[in-house]
Amino acid sequence: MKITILTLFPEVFEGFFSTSIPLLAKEKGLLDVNIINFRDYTTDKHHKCDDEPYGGGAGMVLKPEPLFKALKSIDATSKRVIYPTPSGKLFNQSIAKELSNEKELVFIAGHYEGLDQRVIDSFVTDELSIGDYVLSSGETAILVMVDAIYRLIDGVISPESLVEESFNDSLLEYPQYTRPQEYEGMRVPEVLLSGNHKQINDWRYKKRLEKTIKNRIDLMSKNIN
Ligand code: 6GU
Repeated sequence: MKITILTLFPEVFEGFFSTSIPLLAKEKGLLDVNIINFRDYTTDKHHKCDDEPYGGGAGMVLKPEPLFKALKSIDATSKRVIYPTPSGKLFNQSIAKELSNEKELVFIAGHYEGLDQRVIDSFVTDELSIGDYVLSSGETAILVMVDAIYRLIDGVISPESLVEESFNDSLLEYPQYTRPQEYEGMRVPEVLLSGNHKQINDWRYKKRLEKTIKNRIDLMSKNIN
C-alpha cells in the first residue's frame, strides 16, 4: 500500500515510520510512505497556507491553493482521500479493515479551524473522526488511523496475532502473563500453567466477558441482532 500524507509538519511522522513494525513493513515492500509538505506548493513570498474565515469567527482556515496544487500533483481525484476531522464519521476497526484493502490512501492533516470547504468538496472521499474529543491538529489523528490500517495489510503481522484481538468479535482481550511465575507476591493464575487447553480457553473466555462487561458493555449489544 502507498500512503501519502499532506501536512505542514512532516517531522511529526519521521519517528513513527522509521521504527519497529512500520519500518519492517516498508523494508518488506508492503508499505510505501510519501510525506508532502504542502507549504512547498505556495507561490507567494511568505508561503502563506492559512487565512481568516469569511463571515468572521475565531481561528484560521487552510487556504485552498496550496492544497489544490499538492493534491493535483499526486492525481488525487482518482484516489481515496481521507480528511481527519472531529466532525467526521467515527473511525473503527471495520473501517480500518476496509481501508487496509486499498492500494493507495491519501491523508490531509488539517490545522486551526480546518480546510476551506472547496478542498473537501473537490477531493475528500472520507471525513473521519477518531473519537469524541478535540485534537489541536490532524497529524496525531492520522498517526492513529495509519497505525490501525497498515498493520492489517496482508503480510505485515502474523495472521494468528490478528485473530484473537479485541473488536474482532466484540469482546475485549483476556489478561496475559509471562515469566516469572511469581512476582512481588503475585502468582500467575494456576490454570495457565496447567497445560489443559480446554480449561485455558474457558478461563480466557470468562475473563474476556468480565472485562467487556466492566469496561465496554456497549460492545456486547452489538452481538445481538
Ligand atoms: Cl480526526 N482531528 C482532530 N483535529 N480532532 C479530532 C479528530 C480528528 N478526531 C477526534 N478529534
